[in-house]
Amino acid sequence: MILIKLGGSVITDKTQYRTFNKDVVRRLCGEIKDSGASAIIVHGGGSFGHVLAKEYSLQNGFADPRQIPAVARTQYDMRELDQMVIGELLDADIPAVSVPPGSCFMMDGGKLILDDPEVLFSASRLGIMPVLFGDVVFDRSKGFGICSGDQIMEVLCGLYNPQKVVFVSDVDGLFDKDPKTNPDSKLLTEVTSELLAEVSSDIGVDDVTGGVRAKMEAMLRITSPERDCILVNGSVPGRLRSLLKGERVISTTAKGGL
Ligand code: ATP
Ligand code: IP8
Repeated sequence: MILIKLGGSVITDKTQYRTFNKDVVRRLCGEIKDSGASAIIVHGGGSFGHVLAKEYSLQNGFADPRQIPAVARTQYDMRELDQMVIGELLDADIPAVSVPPGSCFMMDGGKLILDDPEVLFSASRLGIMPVLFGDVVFDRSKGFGICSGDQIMEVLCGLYNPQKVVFVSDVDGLFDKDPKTNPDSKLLTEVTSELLAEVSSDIGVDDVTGGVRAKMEAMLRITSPERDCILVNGSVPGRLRSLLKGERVISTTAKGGL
């Protein structure tokens, strides 16, 4: 089984509140289907999650009653995004159901608690793909918080023990500095925790879950000698399909743990 995260940078335009990249998602769902891989999908929030979350500091938990409408609105926006992703999966002939973390799970001090995976396993057993996503999740100690899709990926790795884990974003992988603002940046085809310490990763757009650095840290925690964990560009047609079929593609592989 392959665990795939469709990042908010590729499924939305992170610079424009609530802008869905429908054509890209449609193509990526087709590539997943074509590859024949048995997959579970998590997706990020992009501009459906991070814009309001940042404006109202939702990642820091309850501090002010004025945050409450933004909690409800962000959950609503994330469910709309999720329904659009699920719609594209269904159109690609992948039977998928939504498992919204904010309605199914809790956090405690920012840590996702997924004690009972019965819903997930029941869907998988029937050949139905459970789709999870970054969300506003109630938190036992902070009232609420933001659970990132990357955190969910780590928890699902523990549950499903996938043979490969793929993070899809809108750049070719991890660079020594942001490739969008530095034309001279260099792609790192393999990343260790030592190399990551030297990478520059300024967060240029709204992102309350730590950007590409937090993602790489999660990837280093997930990877093992038996399991590759790879960051790949979903904006380039065909690249995800090739990777899922086991071909070598331009990408970054996490190596050696954190
Ligand atoms: P989301 O968290 O919304 O799901 P995502 O998983 O797609 O998003 P981001 O956290 O947005 O991923 O990380 C990808 C972005 O990180 C790229 O769009 C890129 O511009 C930016 N970035 C900053 N520094 C770097 C770097 N050193 N290497 C690669 N990308 C970088
Ligand atoms: O985009 C964040 O999830 P991520 C979700 O995977 C929200 O980091 C609601 C901001």
